[in-house]
Amino acid sequence: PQTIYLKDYTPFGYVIDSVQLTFKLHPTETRVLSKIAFRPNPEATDRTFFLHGEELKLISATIDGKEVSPSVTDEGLTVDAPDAPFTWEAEVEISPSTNTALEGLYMSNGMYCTQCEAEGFRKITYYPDRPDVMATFDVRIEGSEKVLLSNGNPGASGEGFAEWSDPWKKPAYLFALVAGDLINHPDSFTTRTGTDVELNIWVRPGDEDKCAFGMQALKDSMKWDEDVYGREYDLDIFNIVAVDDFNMGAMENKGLNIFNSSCVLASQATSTDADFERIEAIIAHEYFHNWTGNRITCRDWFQLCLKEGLTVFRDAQFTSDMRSEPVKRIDDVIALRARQFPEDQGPLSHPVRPEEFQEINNFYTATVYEKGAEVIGMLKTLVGHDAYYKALDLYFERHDGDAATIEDWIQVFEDSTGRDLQQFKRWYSQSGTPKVSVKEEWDAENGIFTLHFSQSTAPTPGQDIKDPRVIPIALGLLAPGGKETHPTHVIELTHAEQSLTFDGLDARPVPSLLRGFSAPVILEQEIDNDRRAFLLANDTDPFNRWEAGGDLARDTLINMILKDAAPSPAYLHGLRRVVTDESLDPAYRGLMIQHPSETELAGTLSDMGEIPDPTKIHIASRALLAAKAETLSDILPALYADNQPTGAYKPDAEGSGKRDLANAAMSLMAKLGDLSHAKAQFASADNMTQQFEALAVLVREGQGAEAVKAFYDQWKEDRLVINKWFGLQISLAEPEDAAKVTEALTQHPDFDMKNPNRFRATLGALAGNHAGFHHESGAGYALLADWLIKLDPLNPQTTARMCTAFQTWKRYDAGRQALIKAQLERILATPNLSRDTNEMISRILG
Ligand code: HT7
Ligand code: ZN
Repeated sequence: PQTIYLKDYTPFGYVIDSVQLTFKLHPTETRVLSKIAFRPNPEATDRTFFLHGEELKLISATIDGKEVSPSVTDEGLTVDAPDAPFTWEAEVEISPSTNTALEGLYMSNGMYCTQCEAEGFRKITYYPDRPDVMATFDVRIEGSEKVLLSNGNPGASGEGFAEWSDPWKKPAYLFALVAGDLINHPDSFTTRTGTDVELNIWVRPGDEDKCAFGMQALKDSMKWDEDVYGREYDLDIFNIVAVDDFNMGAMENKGLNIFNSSCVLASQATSTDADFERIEAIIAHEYFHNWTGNRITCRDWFQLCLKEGLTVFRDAQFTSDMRSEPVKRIDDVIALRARQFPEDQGPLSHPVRPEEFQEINNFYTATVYEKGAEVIGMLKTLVGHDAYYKALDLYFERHDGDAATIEDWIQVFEDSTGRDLQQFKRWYSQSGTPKVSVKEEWDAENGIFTLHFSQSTAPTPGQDIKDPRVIPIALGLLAPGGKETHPTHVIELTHAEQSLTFDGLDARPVPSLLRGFSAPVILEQEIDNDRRAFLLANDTDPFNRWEAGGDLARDTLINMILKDAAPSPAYLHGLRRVVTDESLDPAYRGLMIQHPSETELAGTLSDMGEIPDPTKIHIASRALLAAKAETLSDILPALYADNQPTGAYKPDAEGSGKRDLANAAMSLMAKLGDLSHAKAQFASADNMTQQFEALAVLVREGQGAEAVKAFYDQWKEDRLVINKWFGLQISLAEPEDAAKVTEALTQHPDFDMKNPNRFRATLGALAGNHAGFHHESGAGYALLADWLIKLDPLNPQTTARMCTAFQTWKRYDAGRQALIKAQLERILATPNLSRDTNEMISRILG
C-alpha cells in the first residue's frame, strides 16, 4: 500500500466554482449525476485532472458537453482537461444497499444515509475528494421516501423530490444526504442577531420520545457558542438524523449532522446518566464543528487535529460549564490515561499532527483528538484567558472560508500575543508522552525551597531524538499544617533541566504539582504515602486531591500485586475522610471511591519495568474493593439512603452525582454480602442508571442470572439497551469464562456483526475485560482475531479500530506475547486484507 506524506502536499490544479448533484435513489442502482464548474487554480502548477472515485460504475462523462473517455483505475479517473474554465458532467451508478463499509452512500434499516469523512465522497461520484477543494453544492434528491434531506437550506420540493442548496463553500467530506420514512422532533432557536433557525431531530418511528434531551443539548450548545466564542449559526435550518449503523459517534456535515443513534437518542428509562452526559457532549461537539471544522476546515488530513483537537477542547469547556468543572477534568484525564497514553507509548505512537499515513481512517485517534485538545488547553494556559479568546477571534476573522494548517493556527497566536511559539509547536510534531521528574531541595537554614525539574521523552516509532518542549506546570505550595501558602501559578518548563526557587519560608512546604493536570505528561516525584495522604486531605486543587487519592490506591494495589501486601490503611482512612466529607460534591466523592482500572494498573506496572500479571491484578482489584467495603461498612447504608435523588429524575450533574455515590455504596454493600439493595433497586428503578447498576452489581456478585434474563425480556425491542445487555455480561464475566461467554453471545439471534454498535458491545467488551481478554489460555485473543478476520471484508474501518485491543501486547509475558503475535500474524496473512487493517496490524507488530 502507498504511504502519503505531509511533505508532499501540493494544491489541486483546479478550483471549483459550483457543484450540482442529482440523486435518483435506488437500493442497488442509485444514479448520481454531477455537474461541476472547474477553472484552473492560479496557485497550482500541476494541471493533472484526476478525480477520485471508488466502487463507481461510470455511465457517462462529458467536458463542456462533449463526451470524454477517461482512463479509470480502482482509485479514480484521469482525463485531459482544458487549461481554461470548463464544465464536467458525469453519471455514475452505485449500490447503497450492499455497502456494508458504511462509507459513502449506504442503507441502514431501509434508510439512505451518507458518511463522507474522511474519503467517502469518492464512493458517491468522481470528485477531487480532498479537504482543500471547497465548493458550494446544490443537490436534488429523487426518491419515494417521505423525508429527503441534504446540506444547507431547503429549496423546491414536491412528490418524490427535494432540492437543497448550501450557500457555504465546503469540502466534499461535509456532504450529506438522508432519505427515509423518518419522524422529526422540531424546535427552533433565535440567534443573538435575531435569525430564526428551524431545528429538527429526525428518527425512525418509535424513537420520537427520545429526542427532547438531544434537542435541549443542541439549543444549549448554540447559545454557549454565541456567549463564549461569539459564534453564531449560519443557515436557516439545522437537522440532526439518528442512524443505527454508523462507524463512529456522529458527523458534523454542514447543516445536516448524522448521528449514531446511540449518541443522540436518550430517555430516562433507556439511557444511563453517563449516556446523557455523553450525548450532550457529542451534540455540542458536532455543533461546534460548524465553526471549527466547517467554516474553517483543514487543508489536508494531516491537519486533522486543527479541527478535532480544538473542537474536543471546546466541547470539554462546554461540559465543564454545564456540569462540574473538576469532575469533567478528572473524567477526561482518566480517559486520556486509559486511551491516549498507551497509544503514545506503544507501537501506534504518532504525533498530534502525523506526517505520514496509509489509511487516514486509522488516524482518528486519541492522540489527534484528546492529546490535540490537551495541546489547545496548554496554549490557553500559557497565553491566558483573555489572550486566548482574542487569538480565537483573529483565527475566525483571518481564516473564515479557508482550508487551514497548524502553521496558520500557531501564526494567529504568535501575531495576536507577540509570543514566539515555535518551541511549543513541538507538541504537534513530537510523539510520545513526556516524563517530568521533580526533585526537591530544602535549605532549612535560609528557608529556601527549590524544585529541580527535568523532562525527557522516550523514543517512539520513527522518532529517536526528542527535543525539550514547553510544558506548563501549574503548582502551589502548602504549609505543613495544611494551609496553602502559595496559590496556583504556572511555570513554563522549556529546557531539559530547570529549577524553581521559593524563599522566605518558615518550614519545608509541600508542593502540589501539575494542578488540574496542566500538561499531558507523566509526573515523577519523590512522594510517599504520608505526603499523598496529606494532599488528599488538604490540597485546594480538586484535581490533585483526587490524584493523591488515586496515587494512594495505585500504590496499595501495586504492593498487593507485587508483594502480596494488605491494603494500605493510609489509603483506606483517607478514602473514608473524603467520602464522609459532605462539603464535597457527591459526584466527586463517587469518583474518589473508584480505584484505577485493571488495564491502567497493567500500564503502571509496565512503566515500572514489571511484567503485569492480569490474574494477579484482577485478584488485587477485587480484594481492594472488599477492603473498601469493610472500611466503610458502617456508613454505607446511610450513604446509599442519603444520596437517593428526590423528585423527578433529572440527568443533570447533581442527580447523576448522587446516583453515582449511592450506586457505589450499593456495590460495596453487595461486596459485604448484602444484595438486598441491588435486588430492590433492580426491580423498582424508574431509570436506566439505577436499573443497570443494580444489574451490574448482581452479575458481579454471581447472582445475576435471573436479572439478566428479566432485563432481556424487558428490553428486547430496544436495540440500544440490548447493546448494554451484551456488553455487561462480557465485561463482568470471570476471566476464565470471558471468551466462552462472548462466543455464546455471538451465536445469540440478536448478534449482528454488520451493526458496529453491536459488534463493539460484544467483541469490544471482551477486549475491555482485562483479565478475561488476557487469560493465559489465549482464547480471548483467538476469538477476537476470528471476528476481526470475519468483519474486515465487510467493514474495514471498524475492524481496524478494534485492532487497537492488541496495541499493548509487548507489556505482557513471553507466553502471552507469543499467543498474541500468532493471532496478529494470522490476521495479517488473511487474503485480501483491507488497507485499513493491514496498516494497523503491521504497525502493531512493529
Ligand atoms: N469528524 C467526524 C470524524 C469521522 C467520522 C464520523 C463518523 C463515521 C466515520 C467517521 N470518520 C471520521 C466525527 C467528529 O469528530 O466529530
Ligand atoms: Zn470532531
